[in-house]
Amino acid sequence: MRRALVTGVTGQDGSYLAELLLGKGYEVWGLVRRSSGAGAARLAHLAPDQRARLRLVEGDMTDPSSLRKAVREARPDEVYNLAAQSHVRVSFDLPEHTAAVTGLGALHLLEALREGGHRPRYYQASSSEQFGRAREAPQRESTPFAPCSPYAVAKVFAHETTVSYREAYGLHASTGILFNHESPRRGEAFVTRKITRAAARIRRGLQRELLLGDLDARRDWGFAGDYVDAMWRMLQQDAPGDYVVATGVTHSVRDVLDRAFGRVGLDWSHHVQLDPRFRRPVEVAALVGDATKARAALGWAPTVDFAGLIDMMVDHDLALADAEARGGTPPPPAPEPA
Ligand code: NAP
Ligand code: G4F
Repeated sequence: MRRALVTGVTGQDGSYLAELLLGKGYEVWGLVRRSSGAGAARLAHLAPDQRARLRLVEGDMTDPSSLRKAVREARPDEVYNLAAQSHVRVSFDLPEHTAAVTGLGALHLLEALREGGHRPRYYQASSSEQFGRAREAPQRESTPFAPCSPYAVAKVFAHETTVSYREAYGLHASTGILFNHESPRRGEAFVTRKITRAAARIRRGLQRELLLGDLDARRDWGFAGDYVDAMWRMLQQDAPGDYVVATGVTHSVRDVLDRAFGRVGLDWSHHVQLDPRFRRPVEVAALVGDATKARAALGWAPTVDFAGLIDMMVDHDLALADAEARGGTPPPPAPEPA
């Protein structure tokens, strides 16, 4: 039985990846923090036979000894490093924490692999934010990085460290430069989910208004389930590499509002207010990716388009709002930190 170690297993991508790997017969070891209460809910739906092959090991990306222990115990064939402080605006408030977890954490993990002597294949969760004020559009593997947030700087560090460990020590280490990907399991502080949650709750009379920072920003949004499949495909290649994963289509925050509120039959302009607290000190205005290499080399293609993605999220959030209205679970969304 193949074994995989997944950091960030309680996150959006971690839960989809764990599901994918368990479905392929892997034993999955997930690194979890003691404080991972809410995130653990993302793994609650696993079938009993899958749950039996999911082993949770306590650890933290800022604690190298816990990573060494996790690697020693799991003896993985594949390691997926998904753990991060992943919120861009929050990284301006917590720059050192973000650097420690998102940047240095990857180095600690790579060192644990190198020192361990056991040489699993390694995946690094890189980000389209690394392109920042992008020098060209669409962005591809050769586009220079121009990070403009503490998060993006930390991701560039982790990315370049991965490339340098590949070159220096011959590790089978790959990076996936993933553009935004969303799902019903997306954290509620990211803009798509913030909007779909609000559209559903406003429709059901549980909320009146939605506060947003910027309606003009454009992103290339895909479905998280598709993107974890690309991660797995990278580690099945004979040679490691770097891959952009994207749909190639860009939309604005305003487009998300149109689709989500349209789905519930409301006019968003009656409910949305701009609030500068949700703006970033520096905004990445537009990103769009060119996944030609991933399509050709990995045989990967997205299966869910923008409209299908937003509809899927709204429908899920309508069911949550219905449960909330009936007085059942879940509680209202936690407010996005401002
Ligand atoms: P997410 O939902 O925010 O999940 C982040 C995960 O990291 C959670 O499991 C979290 O655990 C864990 N984590 C945070 N700090 C940690 C620490 N100090 N030690 C150990 N674990 C820690 O993120 P995601 O959307 O699934 O994204 C997965 C990865 O891909 C991240 O590295 C993100 O930066 C990157 N990425 C995401 C996108 C996207 O659009 N989603 C695009 C490009 C790259 P808790 O449950 O304990 O908080
Ligand atoms: O949903 P977002 O917070 O995602 P962002 O900043 O693009 O980062 C996400 O995708 C990255 C990949 O490019 C990942 F690496 C990263 O970990 C994360 O998953 O914001 C999307 C856009 C931004 O331009 C933001 O300024 O929406 C804009 N926006 C407008 N109003 C808002 C809001 N974002 C949030 N979170 N909250 C708002 O009220």
